[in-house]
Amino acid sequence: HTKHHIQQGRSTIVHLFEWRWNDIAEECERYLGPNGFDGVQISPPSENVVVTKPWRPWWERYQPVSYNLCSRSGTQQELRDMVCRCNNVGVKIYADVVINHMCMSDAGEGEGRRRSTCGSYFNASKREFPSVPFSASHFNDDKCTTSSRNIETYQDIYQVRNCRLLGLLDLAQDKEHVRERIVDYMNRLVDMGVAGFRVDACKHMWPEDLKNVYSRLHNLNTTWFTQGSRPLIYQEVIDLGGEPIKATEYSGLGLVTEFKYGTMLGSVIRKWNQGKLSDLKTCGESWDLLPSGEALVFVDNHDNQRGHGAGGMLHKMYKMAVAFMLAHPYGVTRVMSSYRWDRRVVDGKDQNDWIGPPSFPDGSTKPVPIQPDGSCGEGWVCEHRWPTIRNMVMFRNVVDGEPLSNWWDNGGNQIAFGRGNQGFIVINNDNCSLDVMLYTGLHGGTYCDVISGQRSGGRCSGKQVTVGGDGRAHFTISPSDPDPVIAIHTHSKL
Ligand code: QV4
Ligand code: CA
Repeated sequence: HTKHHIQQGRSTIVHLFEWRWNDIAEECERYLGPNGFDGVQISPPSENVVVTKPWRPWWERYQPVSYNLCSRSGTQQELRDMVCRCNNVGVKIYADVVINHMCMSDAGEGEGRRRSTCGSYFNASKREFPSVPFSASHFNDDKCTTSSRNIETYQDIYQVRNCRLLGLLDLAQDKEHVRERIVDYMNRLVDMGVAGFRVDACKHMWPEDLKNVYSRLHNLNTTWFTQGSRPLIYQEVIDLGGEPIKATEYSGLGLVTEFKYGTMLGSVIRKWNQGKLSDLKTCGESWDLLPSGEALVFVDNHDNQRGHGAGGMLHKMYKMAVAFMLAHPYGVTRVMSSYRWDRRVVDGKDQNDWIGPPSFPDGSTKPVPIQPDGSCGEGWVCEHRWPTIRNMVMFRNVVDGEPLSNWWDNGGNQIAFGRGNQGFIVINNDNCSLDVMLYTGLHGGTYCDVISGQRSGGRCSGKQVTVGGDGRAHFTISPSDPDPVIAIHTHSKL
């Protein structure tokens, strides 16, 4: 292989939730590489318990029974091939790793492929996971003080770390053997070319234990990454305030998922609590958010899109939120790519929030067919293939490194801002039309709007914007526009 330096100006991660490794490899080559995505977050690659009640829920992958690399997404060889093919086109792989716990305490005993995804033997009630190996002394039972052995309140930092999250057997990461097994698992992934990790349930592990584990990770594989490159770590810590455990306890170790961002964005776009778009002028640390360089941001994730949180936004608002997130300089951005399921909301809770990926009767996951219009079939939503999201991923690459500039708002729900002299976006979330002359900071010329279309050949397939020699341009956006957003950048200039 020729040494592939990390592609400059790639910035956005797409979470291909529950995709098979073979489909991810194809998507890297045919779509993600050419469209400038930075990387893919893959579902947990470790062997998990096979849950049949309910039938093969997506969340069975958050119940490991070993660190063998075979799962519903494919075999170890398929994983290795996918990492290689994606890296070869400049798309990094970030693995979702579940290292806080093993399976639930009442998962019983099992062996064979009907009980675990590689068929490894385990006995949950005896804490026996011989395929790692872990046994009873490697769990926190002796530390947890609650009678149920589960976390009963998030106000007690010791329970949150040393008791069971949702009844899941809690590993003792302070023990050298546990650290060594976790480090070995993560280093097998680094050595095959994985560029980093989404670390699950970090709130439930002690920062100093995580620091020890991260410090023992290998440098990235020099087939694709420059000598001495370190894995990118982003840690799942849900901190919306109100708990003693803070995201800042973890932000020195790696990035942290900034849940306040999606919550805040969701409420101003939905105009909750007198929120209005112009409030976003101060979006950033003044919103009690993590420093931009420490935050992994997203509009929705695999948990809260199932209604447990900021998710559940209307389609039009969702695209507006993603466009804002990708245009604004704050944080490292991640977009969700999901599958459809038959939501059945009763008393505000989706009874079907457990439903797993599109699959065959035997429980195996369906491939992702690409339709002639570029969308996905068989129930895969493929938000990352929606033209507005794809084009805004490119926008973010083009303006990479440029500061927020030339902010304008009408004091209500109409805003606009630029990124240096590289890009400019205008958003109308008011019920009345936007019709305004704005200074964009861009060089004079004709630019194609990348929301309603894009530049193709020598013309714009959607709206076009003429920027005068003085850098000013006239923008009109009707609230009835399918996407009441206009975005232009130097690569969409005719
Ligand atoms: C049930 C009861 C529990 C009871 C337990 C006893 O609800 O009260 O203690 O039985 O055995 C599934 C079921 C859940 C069940 C559990 C079995 O949904 O009802 O508990 O299995 O123990 C995912 C799903 C969970 C799922 C879990 C394991 O979201 O629904 O639980 O996988 O399969 C906190 C954390 C945060 C966490 C979030 C869910 O701070 O880190 O809760 N988010 C991450 C992942 C999430 C994943 C886990 C952590 C666990 O994003 O997807 O949970 O790995 O906020
Ligand atoms: Ca724990």
